[in-house]
Amino acid sequence: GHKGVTLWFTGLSGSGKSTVAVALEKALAARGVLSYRLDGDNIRLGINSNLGFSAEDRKENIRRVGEISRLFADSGVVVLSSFISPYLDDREMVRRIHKENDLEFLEVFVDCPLEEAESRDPKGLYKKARAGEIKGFTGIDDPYEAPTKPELHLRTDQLTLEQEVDVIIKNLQERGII
Ligand code: GGZ
Repeated sequence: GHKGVTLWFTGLSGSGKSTVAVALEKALAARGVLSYRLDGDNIRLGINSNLGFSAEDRKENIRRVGEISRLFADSGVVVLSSFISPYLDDREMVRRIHKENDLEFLEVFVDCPLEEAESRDPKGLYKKARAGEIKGFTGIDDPYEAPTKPELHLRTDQLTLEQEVDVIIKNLQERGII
């Protein structure tokens, strides 16, 4: 058996948050561990479709996703939440929501230099941001506050996807979560 937990992936657009979460989901399933992924793609189209990218809207996005993560974690699921979540305060709010409910919360810093994330640019959004077609894009003309004490720190420009998944699985085992 295993305990519910929220793994909170934070990092720039294009840093690899969703890629790691998808690969981790597979590795967990192979071990018989139930996980569920939450990210901008399934959340911003649905429950948070009324929110944009102002600091206020990002905060509300993260608050709601934090509450949803908490509920899933409480049901015993390993929750994989991937959001830029650029503000330290907002991530601390999610951590508090979990701690107040005696639930484990692990912040995973998906760390990738801006230059690398920008060169990947899978959706062409950095290009649009540089051209001024998107305003307030994280890393270009909007802030990203890096974690100061994440439980896990992945340099996605230095590790392979396989290594990243390994690091996380080992950490979850060491903590007795899986
Ligand atoms: C950052 C933006 C923006 C702006 C649209 N800034 O690479 P993506 O496309 O798939 O990931 C980004 C996603 C970020 O949504 P989050 O819910 O994770 O953001 S936050 O945690 O800050 O609330 C990007 C796209 O949405 N996107 N406009 N201005 N990313």
